[in-house]
Amino acid sequence: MTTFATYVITLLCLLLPTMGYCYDLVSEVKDGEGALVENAVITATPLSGEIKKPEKNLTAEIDQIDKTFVDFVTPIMVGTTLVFPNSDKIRHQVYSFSEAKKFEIPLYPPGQGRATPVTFDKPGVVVLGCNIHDWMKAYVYVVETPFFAKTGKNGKATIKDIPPGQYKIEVWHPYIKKSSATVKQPVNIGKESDMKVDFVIDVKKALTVRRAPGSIGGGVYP
Ligand SMILES: [Cu+2]
Repeated sequence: MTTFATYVITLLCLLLPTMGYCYDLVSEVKDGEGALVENAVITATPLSGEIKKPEKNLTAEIDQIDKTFVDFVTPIMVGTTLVFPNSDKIRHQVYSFSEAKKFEIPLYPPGQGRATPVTFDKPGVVVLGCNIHDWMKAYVYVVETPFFAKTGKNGKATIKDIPPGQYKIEVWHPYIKKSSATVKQPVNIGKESDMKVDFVIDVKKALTVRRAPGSIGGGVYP
C-alpha cells in the first residue's frame, strides 16, 4: 500500500471509526496447560514500517494503592509520559535500573502530581520498584507501535481501530520464557479470517509476592 493510501485510511479510521474502514483484532493468550494468561501485551506492527507519529502528547499513569503498583503491567508507546500518583497515606519512592529507562523519583507524599513525570523515549521493558517497599514491582512495556492491548483476567485483548494492511502480531508477558513462539506474520488486517490471533506461551510461575502483606489478590499469574 502506498504511503498516501495508508495516510487516507488512517485518517478515515480516526474520523469514521464506526464505518468499517478499520478493524479490531482479538487475541486470546493461554499457557501450555490451557490456563488463561492475564497481563500479556499484544502488539500489531505494520510490516511496511510506516508508523504515524501521534499528534498529541501521550500520557499514562501508574498509581500506588495499598502499597502495590496499579497496574502491574502498563504498555505504552515510545514517547509517552507516565505520571505516578500516590493514593496511599504513606510515601513511596519509585525507581528503575532498566536499560530502556533509568530513573529515580525521590520519596514523595500522597496525592496527585507530587512526583515528577517520566517520559519513556526508548522501546523495551522497564521494571519499576520502590525503595521503601521491597515487594512493590511493576512493568512498563514500551512499544514502537500505537496498536497494542493487554489481556484481562479472561486472557483476551482487543486492539481497536487498526487500518487494513499486513502486520506482525507479537505477544509479551513479564514472565514469558524465551522459548515461546511470540510472533505471527503476516497477518492481514481487514481479512475476516485473520482478525483473531491467539497465542500459547510458556510463562514462568510467579515465585515472589508482589502485594503488600495482608492484602488479597494475586493468582497463578500476577
Ligand atoms: Cu512504596
